[in-house]
Formats: sequence, C-alpha cells, structure tokens
Amino acid sequence: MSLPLEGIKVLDFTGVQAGPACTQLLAWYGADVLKIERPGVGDITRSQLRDIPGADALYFTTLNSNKKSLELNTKTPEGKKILEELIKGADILVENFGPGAMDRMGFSWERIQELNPGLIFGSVKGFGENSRYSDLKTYENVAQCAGGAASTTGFWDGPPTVSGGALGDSNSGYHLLIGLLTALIDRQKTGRGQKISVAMQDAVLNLCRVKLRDQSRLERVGYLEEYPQYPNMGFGDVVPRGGNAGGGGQPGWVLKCKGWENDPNAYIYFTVQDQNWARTAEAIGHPEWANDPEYNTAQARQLHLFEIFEEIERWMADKTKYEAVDVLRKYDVPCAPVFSMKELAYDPDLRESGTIVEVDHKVRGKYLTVGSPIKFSGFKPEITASPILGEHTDEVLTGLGYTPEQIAELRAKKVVSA
Ligand code: CAO
Repeated sequence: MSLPLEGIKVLDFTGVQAGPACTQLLAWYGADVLKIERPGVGDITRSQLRDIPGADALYFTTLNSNKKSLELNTKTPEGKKILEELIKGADILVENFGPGAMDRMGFSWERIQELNPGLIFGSVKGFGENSRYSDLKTYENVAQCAGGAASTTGFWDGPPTVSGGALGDSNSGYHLLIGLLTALIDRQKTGRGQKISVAMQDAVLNLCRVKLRDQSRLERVGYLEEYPQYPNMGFGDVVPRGGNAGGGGQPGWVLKCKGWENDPNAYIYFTVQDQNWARTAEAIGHPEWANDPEYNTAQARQLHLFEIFEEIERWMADKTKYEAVDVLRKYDVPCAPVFSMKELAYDPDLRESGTIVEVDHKVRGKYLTVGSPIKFSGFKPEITASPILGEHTDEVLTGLGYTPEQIAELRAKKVVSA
C-alpha cells in the first residue's frame, strides 16, 4: 500500500522524546526517516531504564519505530562530508540537541541553506531564541514548569505538580510536525525550504491556553466561579491550582466508586452538564433537583457542588466504575472510568483500532508500543520495530556510492561504528 509521505527523505538528528516523537509520526505515514546517531552510543534512551540487559530500552523503542539508523560521527571531517551529502538529498532535517549544538557542529541554518535551499529544517529547544532562558537545556518537567502547566496542576494546598502526559516533549514534537507539514506544502509553491523552530515552553503554554484565559478573567472580575476556591476560599492574583475541577464551562470532579479503598483507580470522572441537568439529576436518584431553584441553574449549583458530588459518591458506593458509567451513559452524562495503564495496555478496543500494538524486535522479541492515534480512511499505518543502532549504516553509505573498502576505512577511523 502506498503511504502519503512516501518519497519524503528525513534526516533525524533527534534524541530522547520531543524530536523522536515528531519523526516517528513522519515514519508511520511513509517518510524515509534516517536516524543519525553517535557511533557506539546512539540516542541516549537506548540505554536508559533498560528492562532487558543488552537490548534497546522500551524508552527508545516506543519513540523510534519505523525508522532506519546510521551510526556517524558528524564531528569528524569525513562524517561532516557524509552529512553534507545526505543533506543535499533530503527534504527535511529535524534536530533537538541542546542550544547551539548544530552551529558548533558546523551545520547552522545558513550553512544548511547553502547545501540545500529546498531543505526544511525543524528544531526543538526548551525556550525561544529571544528568551532570556534560551541557553537552558530542557527536559519534559522543566518545560511543564516553564509553560504554565505545573503552576496550574495539582491541589491548592500542595506544590506545583507535573502531569503524566508529555506536554513538554511529545507535544512539542507534534507542534513541530504541523510546522514541517505546513512548510512542505509551502515548498510545493515556492520551491524553498524554511526553518521551523518550536520552543517547549511555547508548546506547553499553547496547551494551557484555558489557564491563560482564566488569568485574564481573574484580573477582570477577581474570581473564577468554576474553581473549588469559589466562593469560600477566595482568590489571589494568579490562577490557582484547581484540583480535579473541570477546565471548561461544565463543573466536574473525580469521584469514588465501589472499591476505592483498595483500588487506586476505582474512580470515574463526572461532568455536570448544564444542558443535561434534568437527566443528570434523574440518573443519580434526585429527579426533584431538576426543578428545585437551589439546584436548577449552574449558578445555584455552584454553591452546592461538593454536596452534589458527595451525593453522587453515595449513589456509586455499591457500583464499580464500569457499572456507574454504564448507568450514566444512558442519561448522556459526560463521564468515563479512570483507567490504569494496565487496563489500557490490555484494552481490546485499543488493540483492535491499532492505538496499541505489539511489534517484533530482533533483540527484544515482541514488545508493546503505541500505534497511530490518528486514523485515516485511506490507509492504516503499519508499526514496525525500532532499528538496532547502526542497522542501516552500510546500506546508507553504499547508497551514497561508498565501496566496501571505503566503508571499512571509515570504520577503522571510528567515523562509523567499529
Ligand atoms: N556525532 C557527533 N556528535 C554528536 C552526534 C553525532 N552523530 N550527535 C550528537 N552529537 C553531539 C552534539 O553535537 C552535542 O555536542 P556539543 O554539545 O559538544 O556541541 C552533543 O552530542 C549532544 O548534546 P546535547 O546537548 O543534545 O545532549 P545532552 O544529553 O547533554 O542534553 C537535552 C539533552 C535533551 C537536555 C538537550 O539536547 C536539549 O536541551 N535539547 C533541546 C530541548 C529538547 O528537545 N528537550 C527534550 C528532550 S526530551 O525530555
């Protein structure tokens, strides 16, 4: 089956998560993605959090499926020459090294344009080029703290808290991906490439836009009525941490179900939807609340919200999270069980849709990983294993016209793996 990005050549100079998440999607959708890695070392995640001695860690395999791997020391004269040749034949180059590393290696944006004016160059850094923090190396949680996620996540009586979702890493990679695809379409019209820069701080803030909205609302009216702090705890001059409160116009909370004493995930998320209040009240055994002025408007309910949540928990005390949702779905209540990672890993629907897949790996054997969360009517991406370090070194160099003798010489000089 022909895939949409077939024929697009990507040089993947990425590591850890932000960059690899971006290029993995390009690879899933058909691009020829070549990971360029330091000889003998490779992407640092190959060896981080290893669960099988000597095998690539799941950290690496989860982010690098469907790619090829070239071991190449791009700081040697021979390595630079090979990289130059690769750049001349590529469509996209993606990197997420620490600030300044590409320039120090001799591949500034100006130099890249000289080599290939049609090349699209994608770059992830922690902070924008004009930022006073632009020199900082950045990991996931650093970005979550710098982009507003941590100060607005958690409970009001606890410290800033980071999310389990990769708001800094994969999210930045996906922002970059949108930029790369936009630039590809632009290149069809202009013939020219361009540089796309994504700062992790910006990508996190972009996802925290409702909190930025709340800051403006707070400054105008002095309170945020959907936060648990309203009306009794009061507000300062910054958006507070709202626990599990709903971020939109509909209040919600994480509520206990049967078994919560022993099961850390025996909970559901329950949303009180204004336009569905009469049916919600009926579902939880209080049909009389539908017309009671103490409860029948969003404003009135706000004062009773935690009383309502307690009542729902009482109603759910003899119901598992699945049973509760099965009743509530009949009344159109927006809700879901809180699923553990174990439940998700073995979820038959997610397996069937290809959101979670098992892949065969030369060294590891079968491993579980994510598949495409984006579904296309025209094709279904097939997820293949991540490459072994340097698996495609000979293939790539031969393709560039190097003879076996020349490749052996490069090996002897440690330009490629020994
Ligand atoms: N051949 C020769 N040298 C290579 C090479 C290759 N194939 N590939 C990488 N290198 C070199 C780089 O040129 C760089 O050298 P210098 O620093 O001497 O110029 C070095 O290896 C790697 O530098 P680094 O800063 O990327 O690596 P690090 O492990 O110290 O930092 C990280 C990692 C992620 C903190 C940093 O890369 C970073 O801040 N990246 C930008 C933000 C980002 O994407 N973070 C997301 C990471 S996921 O949590």
